Amino acid sequence: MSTTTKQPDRTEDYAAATRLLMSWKRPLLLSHTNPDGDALGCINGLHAILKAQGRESVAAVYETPTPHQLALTGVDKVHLLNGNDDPVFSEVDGVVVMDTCASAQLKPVVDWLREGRVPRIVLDHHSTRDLSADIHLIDTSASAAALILFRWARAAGWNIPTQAAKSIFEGIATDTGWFRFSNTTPEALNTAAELIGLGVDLDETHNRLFRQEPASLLRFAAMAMSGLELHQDDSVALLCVTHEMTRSSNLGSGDTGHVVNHPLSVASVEVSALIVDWGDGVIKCSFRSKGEVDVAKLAASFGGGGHVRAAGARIEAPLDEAKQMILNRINEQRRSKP
Ligand SMILES: [Mn+2]
Repeated sequence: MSTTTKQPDRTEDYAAATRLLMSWKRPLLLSHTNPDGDALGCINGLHAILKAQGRESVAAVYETPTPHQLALTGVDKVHLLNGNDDPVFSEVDGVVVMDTCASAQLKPVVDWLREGRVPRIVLDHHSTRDLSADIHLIDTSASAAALILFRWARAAGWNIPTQAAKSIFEGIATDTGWFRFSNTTPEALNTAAELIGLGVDLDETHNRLFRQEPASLLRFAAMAMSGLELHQDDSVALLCVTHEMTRSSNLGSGDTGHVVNHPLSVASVEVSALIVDWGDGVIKCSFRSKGEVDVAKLAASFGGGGHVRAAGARIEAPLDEAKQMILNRINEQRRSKP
């Protein structure tokens, strides 16, 4: 009996995808709106692989990249798409859609895609799928779409230049939270090792991707930590940020960074909640859990949502009341456990 493997055998799919891609003179490389490291890693990676073969491709995005997106190993030229009538559509003879297969994530150009004027290949690791394609390279067990791109490159026997290795690595590293999330498979680590062998500088990449936050986030973190309260035998940490604090800080009600995760580094803390009063009558809450408490349930009880271990909600109440409600509901959830 042969060894069973979770990874479907797709030698034929990869060969067909390679034949189709190589039949195109100028493919368009696409991913989802608001692209993350995996989306851009795929676009940049495939672009660099094709360039090394002397082949042309158009790497395209929908919005002006943010500083964080620009920190990723970019291509020489990214095309900023201008909706369904973009002139570039008449210059390409194929399209590779990567890291998504959901039309909702391709909205700016979904009408053009649906017209199906050029053949397309879809490469993805998500389970939401409503976009047809001539060839699908899909594996929902893959840690990142960039990992599927790496398999494809290996199956096709393509040279992976350092520029492409960097991009593929960035895709895998960002989707696995720098190899910490539960989707960090042996294949992800083995591939990362191979990519380091192809020229990825680990320390430089980590600094570039994960140590680029603005000073305003550190100031916000200091403020949030100064509002720390520990409850229920030091098992619940609340980071309370009052309107006085947000007003004097000159911060907008934007990104609050990672400070909500910090209390979970304490042994006794099982739930952490960041509770911020931005002065608009609504308290913004972020919840994290490493224990039994289901923060998706907690958030849902306030009309919010999220995952079992990370969720958020908005509470229409003064800060003190919101705080008390959160503590009560955590307590209720714990007492209802058998
Ligand atoms: Mn991804």
